[in-house]
Amino acid sequence: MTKTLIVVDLQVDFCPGGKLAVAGGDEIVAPINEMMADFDSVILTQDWHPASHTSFADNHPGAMPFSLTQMPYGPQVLWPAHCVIGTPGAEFHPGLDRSRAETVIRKGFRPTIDSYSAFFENDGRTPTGLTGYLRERNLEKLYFVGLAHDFCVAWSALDAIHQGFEVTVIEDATRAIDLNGSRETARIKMREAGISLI
Ligand code: VGL
Ligand code: ZN
Repeated sequence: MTKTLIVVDLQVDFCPGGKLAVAGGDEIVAPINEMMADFDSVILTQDWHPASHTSFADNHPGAMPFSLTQMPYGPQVLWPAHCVIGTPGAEFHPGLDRSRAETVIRKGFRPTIDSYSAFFENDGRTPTGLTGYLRERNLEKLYFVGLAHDFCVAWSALDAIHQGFEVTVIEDATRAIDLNGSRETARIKMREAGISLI
């Protein structure tokens, strides 16, 4: 079976110096570039928010970044503004090899709904189209790397396995935000769901 590498959100704002920097985020760029040779297909995802996005603490007067709020679709962490459409922070890390990318899935562009997963937005229902893309191309064996381990990588991997794909997360090629133990919680959920963590 062909192997597909899905590189999640390896963007300037998630790397050191960025607006929502993940510690060590830039360390995984070179290893990911190297491992691309081992895959038949490479897909990139890109967090892509309008400045008015409701996941930004700035858009909730008085709210602190990293606090929790309630959205119509459930609890939502309020983040520092990041990956704003058209800004340098929304670009891929300049060192990331994009030459193999067969498609780029953008997510989080609807102002009132966040999207951690590359498959469904945070309401769990609004599709990005990635499932159909993969199915139509017969890409069933998925490997996830990128940022952040405990948010966009984990949510993507969980949606993928729930839809019947074969899912592996290459943990050395991820880095976590680790908000209130979220890294360990994500690992437990992924293991319980049958995802291979290697
Ligand atoms: C992410 C928080 C907000 C991620 C994206 O890529 O993990 N985390 N937006
Ligand atoms: Zn985001």
